[in-house]
Amino acid sequence: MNRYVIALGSNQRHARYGSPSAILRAALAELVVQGVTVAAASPVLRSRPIGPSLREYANGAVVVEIPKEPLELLDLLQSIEYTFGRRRQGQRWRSRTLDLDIVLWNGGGWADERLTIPHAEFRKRDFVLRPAARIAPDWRDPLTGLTLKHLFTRLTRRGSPPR
Ligand code: A4P
Ligand code: MG
Repeated sequence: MNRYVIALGSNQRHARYGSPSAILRAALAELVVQGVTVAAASPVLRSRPIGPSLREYANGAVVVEIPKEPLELLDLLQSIEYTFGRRRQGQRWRSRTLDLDIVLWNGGGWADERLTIPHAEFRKRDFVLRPAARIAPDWRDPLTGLTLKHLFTRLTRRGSPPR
């Protein structure tokens, strides 16, 4: 069985699902419908946008168990993003109804043109580390050897603005 930490984000309302936090809750339910076992789920947190988008985000993290290998999981996450109205228009960091990123995998690392695990930016991001450290504080980043709890403390201690 494969175990993953997945980060969820939304900063755009959806006509049917409603607010960003409602979208995250619905996305979690959809993961379960799709056969994913949710071992732990963080509360939904609000965070200031990093990047060009001005809208506030709802962010969260989950630990999931699923037989799928990383690329199959990525396919599933992208199909769920699509179900929730996400349309890729070639522009990074634009407002989105739903973003599902693979942060960590119990199998270690992955690197190809479609997928990088651990997620390339997660160590710098308050909106990923805060919820992830709450549900999986002792999970170690294979690259630095540090736990999520440690990475989060390191990030917030630095005195840098929240990311
Ligand atoms: N990809 C590579 N590695 C991964 C991975 N580990 N998990 C590829 C998921 N996808 C991965 O992602 C672009 C491509 O990355 C995918 O096609 C996949 O093959 P995308 O979701 O289409 O584009 P994106 O999300 O706009 O770009 P990116 O670089 O993933 O942006 P981020 O990192 O998701 O950042 N501020 C707050 N407060 N909260 C947020 O959640 N999110 C962003 C977007 C910016 N600012 C934010 C937040
Ligand atoms: Mg993404």
